[in-house]
Amino acid sequence: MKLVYLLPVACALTLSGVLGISAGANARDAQSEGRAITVTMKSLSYDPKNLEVHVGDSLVWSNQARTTHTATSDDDGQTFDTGNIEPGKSSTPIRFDKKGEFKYHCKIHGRSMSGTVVVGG
Ligand SMILES: [Cu+2]
Repeated sequence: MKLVYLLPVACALTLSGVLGISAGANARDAQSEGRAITVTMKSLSYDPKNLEVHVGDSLVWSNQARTTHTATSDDDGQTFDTGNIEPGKSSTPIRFDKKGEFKYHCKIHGRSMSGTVVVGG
């Protein structure tokens, strides 16, 4: 009688175990596919200004200018914000996990210094 009750539980446990493993493998695959791409900050511009990347890619902003810059998404930095990057420094990598078009600018110099990241499938 006990065995009858335990069987469905055992089946459920086995199933969730299998699902857990496959979900983990997918997450690892997506991560290993992600590239690291560098955007250069120049005196008052980003190079490249417009960039297409894939879901899972990471961007690093490298400041080659003589002044401090930021890369801050136009939604007041809610999507991403590198914070201040001093001359000669780079941002920590920012990973893009969602599709979409993300416009950004420099908080210090305003929207005359702007760029766009398009994240595709
Ligand atoms: Cu700037």
